Order: sequence, then C-alpha cells, then structure tokens
Amino acid sequence: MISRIRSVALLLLVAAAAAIPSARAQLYLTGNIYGAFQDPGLPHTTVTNGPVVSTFESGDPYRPYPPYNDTKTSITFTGASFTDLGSGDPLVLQSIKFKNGITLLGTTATNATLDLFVNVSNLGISDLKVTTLTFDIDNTDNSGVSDIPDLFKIGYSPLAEFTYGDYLVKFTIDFSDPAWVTDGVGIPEGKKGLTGDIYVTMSFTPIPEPSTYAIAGAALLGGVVLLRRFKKGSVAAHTA
Ligand SMILES: [Ca+2]
Ligand SMILES: [Ca+2]
Repeated sequence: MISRIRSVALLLLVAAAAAIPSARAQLYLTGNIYGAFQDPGLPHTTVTNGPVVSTFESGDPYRPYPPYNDTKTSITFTGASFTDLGSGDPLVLQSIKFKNGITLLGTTATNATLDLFVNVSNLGISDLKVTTLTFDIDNTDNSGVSDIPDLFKIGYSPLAEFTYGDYLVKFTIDFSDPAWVTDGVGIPEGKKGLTGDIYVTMSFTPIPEPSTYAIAGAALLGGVVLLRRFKKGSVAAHTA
C-alpha cells in the first residue's frame, strides 16, 4: 500500500515537471512579407502595389531642353519569402531603392507611407500589419545650382506582436545602415540610392498558459501531500 502511494506521488511529481516543457515546443515560421504604399492622392504621384514589388513615383520632371530629363522621385520596395524561420532568425529584405528625380519645384511628394504586411502560411495568419514605414523627402530647391542632393529619411511605427498558441511573437526591424533612420541620407539629383539590407526579426516568447500551470500545480500539490502521508505512515509503522 505504502509503495503504491509513493508511486502515485512520484508519478504526480513527474507529471508536474512534464506539463511545463510541453508549453515550449519549437515554433518555425514560413510565409512572406510584402509592402503596400498608401496613395496620397496627389497630382504627379503614382502608387503601384504588387504582390512582391511596390513602387511610389512622384514629381513632374524638369525638361528645359533636349536630351529631356524624365526622372521622377521614386521609392521601390521588394518583399521576400521565408521558410522555417526560428525565433531571432533575421529575415533579410533587399534594399529599398530610391531615385532622386529632377522635378519641378513643388510637384513632388514630401513623404510616402508604406504598410508592411506578413503572411505566416504555416500558422494560417494572413495580411498581418507588421509596421508602417514612413519616408520623408526634403526636395531641396536646386535653383542656381545644378545639384543640391535631396535628403531621404525612414521612420517606422511601433512593431506588431501577436499570440499564437503558447507564444507571444514580437517583430523588430533593423537596418544595416542605420543612417537611414537616424539622420537620413542625401541622394544627388538624378541618382539612385540604396538602403542596404533590412532585417525583420520575429522573436517567440513562451507564454505560460493558465491551464498548463494549473495542471502542473495540482499535480505538484498532490504529489507533495501524498509524500507527506507516506512519510507519516512509515514513521507510524516503526513505532507500532
Ligand atoms: Ca529632386
Ligand atoms: Ca534637390
């Protein structure tokens, strides 16, 4: 009888220990990330959003004499897919590409906004907004001087988080050249500029499920109570 109680007690303690690690099974993410520019509804401004490549173009090209300039200011974002991404593994996005168009003063947007979305196909998550990227463009006046570079600067809104099963999934974003988000980068008139790599990272934090810990707690308590009874019983057996 005593050994049976001891067995049940130990079984309950093992159950308590086993209940906790089961909440921390591995999680890997597969899917894709894409961007969609918001259309500001401005003249001389065109937004083209594709499943992978999205482009924002703005400005009326300055065309004083042949060969005519036809450059517009543009921003091109290219999405990416990912497979079996683990917690903390960076998803590397290609550069965001900029073009500083030589445009008539006052015809070019001073900012652009791009919503960044993720599909996590293996979790059944679609079109989850990760953050909103903002692009500030200063369009400095070139009058009297042929080239005064325009300054392009990137900002982003607080990044999303979501819960999936036992996990809290949080996003972070980093730039290989942080100048794009700190001071901005000047691009000469008529030239292109690249941000360098952009890293989007998803980190998974296990969440203790109340039910899991209730089971663990109940089993632990049961085990301790039975062990105490067993000890009392064994002492009584010696003094009888
Ligand atoms: Ca310009
Ligand atoms: Ca300029």
